[in-house]
Amino acid sequence: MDFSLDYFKKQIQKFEDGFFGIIHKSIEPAQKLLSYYRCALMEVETKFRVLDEEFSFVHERNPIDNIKSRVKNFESIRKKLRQRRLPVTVNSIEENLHDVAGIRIICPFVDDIYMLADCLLRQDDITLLEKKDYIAQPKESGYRSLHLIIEIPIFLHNEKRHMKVEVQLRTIAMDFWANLEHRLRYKKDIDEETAKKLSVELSACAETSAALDLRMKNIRDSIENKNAL
Ligand code: 0O2
Repeated sequence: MDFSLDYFKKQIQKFEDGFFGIIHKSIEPAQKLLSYYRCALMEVETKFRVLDEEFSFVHERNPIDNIKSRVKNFESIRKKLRQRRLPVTVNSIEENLHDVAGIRIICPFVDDIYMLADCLLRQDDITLLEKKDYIAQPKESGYRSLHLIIEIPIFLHNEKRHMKVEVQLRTIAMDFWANLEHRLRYKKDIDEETAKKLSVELSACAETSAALDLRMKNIRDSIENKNAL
């Protein structure tokens, strides 16, 4: 029999995984909380759909190409809390995580992003908790998007709750890059040197993609203002 430290660690992990598996299914408060996050996402999505509808009526084009949303699953929530050495409890989820509810707004052009973010943040039921502008200051990887952590009220049958939602706004080109980069990042069997070269290449692709965004915007401006490029 193998009674090494590794063996015991694996047994404890197995027990914990089983234990939390049972808890996940049976804990009603946690399921309720996730349902509140889903409600918050519905509220935020409706706000963006209203803005898109109004803008398209006035300007004859849509500032939103696509909307995606998701509530983090229990396993990812637990993993994140554990990585940060935080308690895996319902209170801890609400207090410590800001991306349980996430919505991604994909826009045709960069200025649509800032226009939509401004319109959302001007609404009097929205509180901005945090803003990260990875378009003005891209991440080292080349990642670009505007991130907002907001708080929005949801109205339940007998109470009003304020829920946190992470809003990521990006262009079609930024989304294309982020999706592919995310998939490639998890590819295994790549040695360190190749991984470094690929990171440089991916970062260069992000620059190309940003340049494309700018050129497309110039074409749009030229069409709208009937100017030559
Ligand atoms: P998923 O599955 O997309 O939700 P935290 O949000 O707490 O994890 P931090 O540093 O505050 O930590 O968040 P950050 O970096 O502002 O934003 C995190 C999210 O932005 C990520 O979520 C990704 O969706 C996206 N993101 C950030 N950097 C990159 C990047 O280099 N490449 C890609 N493709 N996406 C990025 P998660 O948690 O990774 O997962």
